[in-house]
Amino acid sequence: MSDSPEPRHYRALFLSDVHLGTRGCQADMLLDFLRVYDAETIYLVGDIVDGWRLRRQWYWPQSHNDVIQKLLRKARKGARVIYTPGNHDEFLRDYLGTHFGGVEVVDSVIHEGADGRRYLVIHGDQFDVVVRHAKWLAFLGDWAYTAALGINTWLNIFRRKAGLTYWSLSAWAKLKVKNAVNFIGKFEEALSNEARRRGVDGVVCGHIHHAAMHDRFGIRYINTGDWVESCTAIAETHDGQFELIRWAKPSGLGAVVPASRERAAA
Ligand SMILES: [Mn+2]
Repeated sequence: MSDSPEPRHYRALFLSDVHLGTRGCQADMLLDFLRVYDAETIYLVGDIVDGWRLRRQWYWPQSHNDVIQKLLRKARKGARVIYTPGNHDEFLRDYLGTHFGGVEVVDSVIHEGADGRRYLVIHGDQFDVVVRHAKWLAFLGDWAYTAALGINTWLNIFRRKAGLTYWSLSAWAKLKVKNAVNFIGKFEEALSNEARRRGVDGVVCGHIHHAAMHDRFGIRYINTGDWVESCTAIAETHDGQFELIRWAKPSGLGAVVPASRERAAA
């Protein structure tokens, strides 16, 4: 097709919160995106497949298969594909440290940028309890923080084994927090603090479906957003620049153009 955009090759690509297996997933948009965007390393930053929904009701159209096939093909063609599961694809956490179809499954990983800066790559649900009880934890100190992380893990394993739905941080935030901005800020601060605690230069995460790229908490915070509402991704250029890509709605004639690419302030 003459009007199809030029393929774009990046050093790294970060995607999260695709929620394959749900009706909300914008699989066709993601397929268009993956036809254009390619990278040496592709990070799947959790909630790619929605296991919680699949349990209740099977929804798996061809386009969802195509997304998986497309990613596996990229792996076969030499891309390094790293999958850090989230709460909705938590079943993959039973396979941490293993490979399937050339895809590495890890809880979290450090991405080293072209400029040598190091980023913690993690879905982010691991800090739900920390986000909810930030005030208390700050008061009680490091032992409480560590304990909260442990509680978060066990609580979710219990809920999953009991066949309960995943407790949703964003639903809770809508109920409890007057404005969503406040909640987003709390999440961003918790993840920034964790990156600092681990001695790295920044964090790349997902989970809250809110793409962002800033240094508001004294450290680089990057969120990949989602492919349910916003259709966003993060890409690192070969010279180490990070871009937030907001993929456009398809035009009437089937041509898709990237709506915008924002660069981080130097
Ligand atoms: Mn999540």
